[in-house]
Amino acid sequence: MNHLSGAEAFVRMLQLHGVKHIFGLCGDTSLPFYDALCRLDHGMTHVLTRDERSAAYMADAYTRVTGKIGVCEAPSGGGATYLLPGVVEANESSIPILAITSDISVSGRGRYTLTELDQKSLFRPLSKWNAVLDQAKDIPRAIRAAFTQMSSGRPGAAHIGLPFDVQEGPVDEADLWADERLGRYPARRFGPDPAAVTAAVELLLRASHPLIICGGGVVIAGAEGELQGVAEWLSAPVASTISGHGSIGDGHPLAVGVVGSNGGTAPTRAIVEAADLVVFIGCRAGSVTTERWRFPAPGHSRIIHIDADPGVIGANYKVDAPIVSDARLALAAILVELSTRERPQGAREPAMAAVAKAKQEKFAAFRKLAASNETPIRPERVVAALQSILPDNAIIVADPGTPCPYFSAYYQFNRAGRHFISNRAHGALGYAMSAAVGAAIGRPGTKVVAVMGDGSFGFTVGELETIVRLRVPIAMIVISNACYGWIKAGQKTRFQERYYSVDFNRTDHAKVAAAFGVRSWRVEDPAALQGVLRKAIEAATLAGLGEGW
Ligand SMILES: Cc1ncc(C[n+]2csc(CCOP(=O)(O)OP(=O)(O)O)c2C)c(N)n1
Repeated sequence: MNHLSGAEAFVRMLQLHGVKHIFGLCGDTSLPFYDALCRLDHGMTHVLTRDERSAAYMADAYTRVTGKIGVCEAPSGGGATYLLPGVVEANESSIPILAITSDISVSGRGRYTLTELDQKSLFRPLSKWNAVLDQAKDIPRAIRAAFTQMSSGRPGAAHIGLPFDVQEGPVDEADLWADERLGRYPARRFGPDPAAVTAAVELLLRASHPLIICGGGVVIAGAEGELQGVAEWLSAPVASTISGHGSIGDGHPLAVGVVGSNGGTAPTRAIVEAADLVVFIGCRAGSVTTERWRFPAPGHSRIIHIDADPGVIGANYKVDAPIVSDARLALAAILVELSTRERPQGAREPAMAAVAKAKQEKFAAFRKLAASNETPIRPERVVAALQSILPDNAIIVADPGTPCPYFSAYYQFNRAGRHFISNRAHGALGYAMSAAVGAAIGRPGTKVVAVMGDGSFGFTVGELETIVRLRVPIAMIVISNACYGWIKAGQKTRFQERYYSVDFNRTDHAKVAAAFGVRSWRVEDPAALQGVLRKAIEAATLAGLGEGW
């Protein structure tokens, strides 16, 4: 019997699942794992970050753009606790990332060992599956289980805790095997009940104003083509949540854009109000998308709900036709059944005209503001300037605060697929910079732009060093207003302008970036904005990733 150490076996098992990048930060309890990474020839690149939160956010966006499972790692104690925000964000957004934490030795448990912490309990409610290992021989099985769980059913995050002595224990080489297909998601799809498909099709054919609302599940399942087929057959408008942006290209005549309280507008809400049938696909119908369950109004429209997670269906609306299934397989089955039916005549034009009218109203208001020479520069102007510069395949990552709602509402992503990333499960500030790094590493050669508020920038600024060290080609925009603006806006509109503890000092972010070695500009004149953004995007492209990416 040939034996490897636990740490070596762990590295080999990651390799066997097709892992190419690991985002993380070192610690005492991780030393055997790092040594195995150093010694073995495995083809994986370790991306050293300056904060474990960033490592998890990088893995999250990497996973979103590659369709592969992203991996992040952190040491015991403080490192493990810092990893949590990214793990829960990914898990709640159905983005499968693997979080690895090293841990104190099994033999040190219960002895006030430095960094001791109940990692199993800590990660359990924040992940789909987790384990802290007790012996080295469990490593291959645990990694296989983690990859199976992450990439099957509703995708989600997994966590494995790896105690120091487990990293040093023996593993039989014969136990090292894997199904590499589990390194991508969704790996093992399941299809719909044919009777449920027929019931949904009957409802679709009877509806006069069907509307499809897509959550993140459509892009996760790679169902964009099937979605377009169903929408075109029915002449049904297609709206999306923020996470579902990219389910259909924004230029499509049936594409409504984002609906809800963070990116929705009055004209797009009118489309929801007019629907007599709403089809939620890969969508939790949560508080933001439905403006606290008011649009669609309960009881006003019939509901078809398609989701890989049976628990989502019926949680918020009485559902007339539930379909538990992978989104792509469900839509494909619906399309097959529709094509055996007679297509309603003349339905296409009114639906397209309603969408065109809604978009025209929305963009008429937008264009006026985007052309404004007001200072401070209006966010609409930033959106319009970027829109005029970036190619269709660019990726924009937007933080909460000002960036997310404005880019969700107004930036037009003409191609279907993952081009917009925002952390909508928890909306923690300080996500975009690191997520942009993960996206740039996952999709090299693509222009990637992070848009942050100055509050968010403060959470994440240390990662500028990583970006410079690794020459990560991203452009970063900080919208600087010296306050937690989104909350201040809430105090303005709902609490009679009683501003309380929302303002902070103005920082020269361009100088901060320059100190890290990032080329930077400060723009106050609206007329100068477009030219500066163009220079920044060129500079980012020239940065180029270093060797070996
Ligand atoms: C980690 C975290 N803490 C608090 C919040 C609550 N919150 C939501 S938006 C916001 C203000 C954002 O400020 P900034 O990043 O400067 O953007 P702005 O709204 O000014 O555009 C805050 C504090 C949050 N989303 N995340």
